[in-house]
Amino acid sequence: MAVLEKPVIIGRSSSHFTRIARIFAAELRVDPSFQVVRDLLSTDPGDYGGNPALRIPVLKTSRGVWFGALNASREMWRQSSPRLRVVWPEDLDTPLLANMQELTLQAMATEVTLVMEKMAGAGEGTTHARKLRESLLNMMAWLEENANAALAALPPERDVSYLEVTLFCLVTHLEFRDVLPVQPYAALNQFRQQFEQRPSASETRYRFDT
Ligand SMILES: N[C@@H](CCC(=O)N[C@@H](CS)C(=O)NCC(=O)O)C(=O)O
Repeated sequence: MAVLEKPVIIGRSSSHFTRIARIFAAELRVDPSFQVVRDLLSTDPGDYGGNPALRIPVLKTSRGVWFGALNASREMWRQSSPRLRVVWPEDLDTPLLANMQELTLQAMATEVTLVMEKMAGAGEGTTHARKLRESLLNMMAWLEENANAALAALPPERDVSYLEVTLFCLVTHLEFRDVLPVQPYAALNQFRQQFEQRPSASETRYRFDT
């Protein structure tokens, strides 16, 4: 395998899972190259860095190819020096924190399906799409109710947590893709405004790749 001088993130600037990896890269000062996947309806794994799931992000490094945002973020962290104090999902050992992470990721996944249904032309008229929206609203209500307590329960000595990065990517993406207004969710909105102050957030704003 050719030795890569620097890691490559394969994804899209409009994708919330891609933004997780991009925020970690910025926090860790890794400076990867960025390769855009032009057509998210492509069925060629080659367009997704070889990911058989046909999903982004994918990270390419000299050690190999890493599928998914968590793998990508963690590998960049392993390669970084000095290593930041990151709270990873497996460190969340209370129901409050573990469920907060689970529902954040599930809400992101549910949103992906809603957006992809729209992109593919099916809209939100099906009974399944209606169930997905109901599920998304339920999860958002739970996240709103528990956000303040969960964020306060994170270890104070951290630099950043996967939970905060994913929650930020979710909340900002719901508005960016016009899936749900976030204004009515006061606690989540306040968290968004605070996290947005980080350079890693302002450097990775969502936009549609041209
Ligand atoms: N488990 C993956 C999920 C990645 C994912 O769903 N990415 C979306 C873009 S934000 C995607 O590739 N969607 C294409 C599709 O649903 O066909 C991760 O954590 O990275």
